[in-house]
Amino acid sequence: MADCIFCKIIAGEIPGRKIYEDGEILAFHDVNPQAPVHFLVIPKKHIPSVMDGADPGLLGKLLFKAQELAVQEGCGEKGGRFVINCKEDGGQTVDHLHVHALGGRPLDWPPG
Ligand code: DGP
Repeated sequence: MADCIFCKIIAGEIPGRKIYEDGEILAFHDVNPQAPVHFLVIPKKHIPSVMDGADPGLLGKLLFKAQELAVQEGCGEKGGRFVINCKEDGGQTVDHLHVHALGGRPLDWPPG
């Protein structure tokens, strides 16, 4: 999608610190990290949010890859958190489905 910042990262039109890429998904470090480990896993297909028609297989792949990469990034022992913000009430700011993976410090709960 032309004016989507994550589609531009996928296309290589703007830089992203990539961690992983295959034909369907891309993972890259968040530009505004909220924890020592903070990266995003996104589908290459433009899907605005998790409530906008992602198929079960793709959702499973995004989450599976997020945990696999979190282990790779050093969160295997102490864990972390996987978050999908959705639309207005969820605080989603980029309208391209993404899984946040956070770790490397204790994380507060519940969210504000
Ligand atoms: P959310 O609030 O769930 O929509 O989170 C969007 C995240 O995307 C936020 O943590 C910051 C990140 N982000 C926004 N623009 C860019 C960018 O251009 N590059 C990277 N790497 N991350 C971005």
